[in-house]
Amino acid sequence: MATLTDQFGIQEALSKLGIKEINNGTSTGSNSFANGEIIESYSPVDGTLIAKVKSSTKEDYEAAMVKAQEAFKTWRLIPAPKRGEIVRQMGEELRKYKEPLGQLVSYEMGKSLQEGLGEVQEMIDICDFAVGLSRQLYGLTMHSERPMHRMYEQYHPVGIVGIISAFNFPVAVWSWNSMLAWVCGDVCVWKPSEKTPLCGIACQNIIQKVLERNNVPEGVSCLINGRENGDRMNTDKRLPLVSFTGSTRVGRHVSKTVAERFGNTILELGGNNAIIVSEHADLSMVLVGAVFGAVGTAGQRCTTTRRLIIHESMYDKTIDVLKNAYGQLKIGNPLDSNNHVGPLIDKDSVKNYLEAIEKAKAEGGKVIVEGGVMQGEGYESGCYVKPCIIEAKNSFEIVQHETFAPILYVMKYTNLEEAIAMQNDVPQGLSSSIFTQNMREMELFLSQAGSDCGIANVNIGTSGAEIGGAFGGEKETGGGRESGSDAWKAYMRRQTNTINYGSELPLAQGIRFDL
Ligand code: UN1
Repeated sequence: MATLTDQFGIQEALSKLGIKEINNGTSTGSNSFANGEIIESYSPVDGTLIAKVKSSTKEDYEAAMVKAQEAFKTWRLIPAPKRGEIVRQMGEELRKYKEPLGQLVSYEMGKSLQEGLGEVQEMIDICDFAVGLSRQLYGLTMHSERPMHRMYEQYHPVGIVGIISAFNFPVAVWSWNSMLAWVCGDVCVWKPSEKTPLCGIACQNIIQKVLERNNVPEGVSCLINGRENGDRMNTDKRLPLVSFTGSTRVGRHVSKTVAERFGNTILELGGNNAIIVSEHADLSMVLVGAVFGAVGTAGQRCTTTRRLIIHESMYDKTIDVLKNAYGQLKIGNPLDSNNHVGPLIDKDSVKNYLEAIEKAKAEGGKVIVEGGVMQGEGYESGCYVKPCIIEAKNSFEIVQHETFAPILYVMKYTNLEEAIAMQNDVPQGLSSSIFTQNMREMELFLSQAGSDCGIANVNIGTSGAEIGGAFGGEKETGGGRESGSDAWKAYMRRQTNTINYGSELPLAQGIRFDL
């Protein structure tokens, strides 16, 4: 009988991506520094051990850093548009590997194949964005207060960028960082999540071909594996910038450690995103936005919809529509396009999900759609759970907390100011949304007295941001911005230059200093 992996073409996808040693062998990718302990990658889809990967020792880490430092000396001298051309070729290569890479993302991480492919599409799009950007790394010019002086600013690369990424977007988040960093003239050292090491290897293999073809030193892109390397990066003065995606708890530690040595960070931490359903909402639109937002990626996006703040006049109707939609959700193998909800990443996550439901109940939450762990055929990995809905108060301790699982808390409001206050009254500040057809409501929500999040949407859910905008959030979300708009500035250092082309040396501020 064909195994699940044969049936959905996973074996073939792995071999196309250069992951050769499957199950018992170890697989290391191009330019990875790996002689340490074994990390086992299990698929949450069917519980299979996909492959074993070696982690990086202290010596491996050191070797990667030396190689990166060396590569930076060459890479920074290549004109930015030429670096852009190399990134363009990476985009082309990703187009060729979209299918197998999307399959691997789906199989190793557990998100639906559609979302896996969507994640690779984000990578392709950021490459295109970065190519254009490579000719637009603009600085301003200023008028000097002194005669025959010229002032301007320019942006230079910072050096080695450390990228620590999470399991939930195992490939896209790396590309948002690395593609921008590369056109900016930086080199990258990437530590992917220990839960999705094969995605790291696959990406590295794909871009390695481009680096080789262009005679670019390998150290431009180094891959390291293993948890201990996170702190090696945080404390390493050779890394002027660490971009970290993950929990608020770990992010707090990264932030302090890197700041201690005056390094910079880009932090993309937890979200606690709400949709306000106004009395003027189009309910058919709310349905798609809220259900995809809450159950898509099995609730494991930073941008997942965790709270629905519903106008009292719409409450019963909205709950009915949601109950009906949740009743039709198909839970199962994410590679099968008939299913809506795949597994959580691992059994620890299942435990957190169950505990969160218990806590919500203990605080007085009323279950509207029952949760639970799926049992039986097709659910052998033990990672499949039922999306659930709980009526709760915003002030509940568990509601204030991000649980990376498909649990949606619903609550009522009477007037919009109150709804906005509830939406803002959580420690996190990533994404937010309002469904309304009323112009006053929409503008109030977007005003300075409105949402306090990095992302605020109207008639769109909280998840699924496009790469063209700056992505990130405020408060405990960490304040970082990645991807589009002017997020590139974080990957460069700004220098102000003043040139005197006259024959006098007047001092600024009119100060006289006669010799
Ligand atoms: C994340 O969950 O870490 O906006 C990133 C979205 C995606 C990115 C999510 N484009 O949902």
